[in-house]
Amino acid sequence: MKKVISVLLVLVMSLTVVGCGGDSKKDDPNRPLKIGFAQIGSESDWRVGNTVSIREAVAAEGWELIFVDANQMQENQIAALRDFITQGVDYIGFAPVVETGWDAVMKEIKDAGIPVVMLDRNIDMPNRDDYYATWIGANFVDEGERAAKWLVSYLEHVGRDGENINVVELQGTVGSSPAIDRQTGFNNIISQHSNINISLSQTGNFETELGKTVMESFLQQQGSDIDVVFAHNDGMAIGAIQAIREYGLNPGEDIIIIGIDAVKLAFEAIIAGDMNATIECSPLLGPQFVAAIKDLRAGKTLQKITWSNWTDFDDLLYKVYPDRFSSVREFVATRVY
Ligand code: GZL
Repeated sequence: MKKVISVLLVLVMSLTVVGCGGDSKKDDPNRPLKIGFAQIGSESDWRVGNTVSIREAVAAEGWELIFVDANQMQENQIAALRDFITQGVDYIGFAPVVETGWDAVMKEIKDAGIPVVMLDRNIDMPNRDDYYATWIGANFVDEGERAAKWLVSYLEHVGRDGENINVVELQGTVGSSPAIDRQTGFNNIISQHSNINISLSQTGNFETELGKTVMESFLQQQGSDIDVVFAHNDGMAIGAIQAIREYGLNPGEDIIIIGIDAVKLAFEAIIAGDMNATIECSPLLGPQFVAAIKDLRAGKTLQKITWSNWTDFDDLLYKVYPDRFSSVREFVATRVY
């Protein structure tokens, strides 16, 4: 009988020890959190700015950040997400490089009971809302529509609205939310204008060098018959500018250049006359990422969509209305990415 009691006592003590150590540590509202973030890569100035924003916001809370740069490879992001589960992080953030292929790992994260805050790009899977607390990002369809609306207004302003306009398109990463939705948005508007058509469209993967290579191919095919470049990000627009100049044409003059992201390089190209417009899409999502985690920690339920904050500074018509943007240099100086 004595042996049974002593075994029971040991069992109770061990449970108590585990209980007080585990529960009180986990529930301490002041305990620094451990955050896992699987970033797409560093493919553009936008992404670099996004990473800085996330690192700064998490550091400001005194939390631990396990940050993985996946070099734009989905398998690297999936491996990182699985490692976060193994490490027992408190929250997971990630920007999925493409929309599909996440079903299994999202189920594993859900089974592990780790809340997910999606950032920037989204996933496409059955009942996806059940697998993350919120998605924070921009309205990419709206960005594509704004790019096309700017083009229509620019053509009217320079008296070319009656011409047939040949557009070539530099797509972002195939299968990514911004590439899919920006293309949709742009086509939503130009489909209302029978004189504006996209003749060539190919991915430059959001990269400057690849954007230049694809533009070189477009120029070999159509040369001066190209009127407009619509690039899904400014990085590829910069690559297209380089290709156009090397081909012997004047970017911003012979060929209208439109980008998206509103990074510093784009403003500088617009000021130089090499580019005509860029559309805002803020990468500064770090503060909203941290705010979402703090709300979750406080037990709040979040809306499934959290639109990113951005400045609606109109489309930059610097070349058309120089008086309107005489202070563009000062404006550029305020940009942090
Ligand atoms: C958009 C973001 C895109 C940017 C690119 O929110 O996902 O990825 O437009 C970046 O510059 O590479």
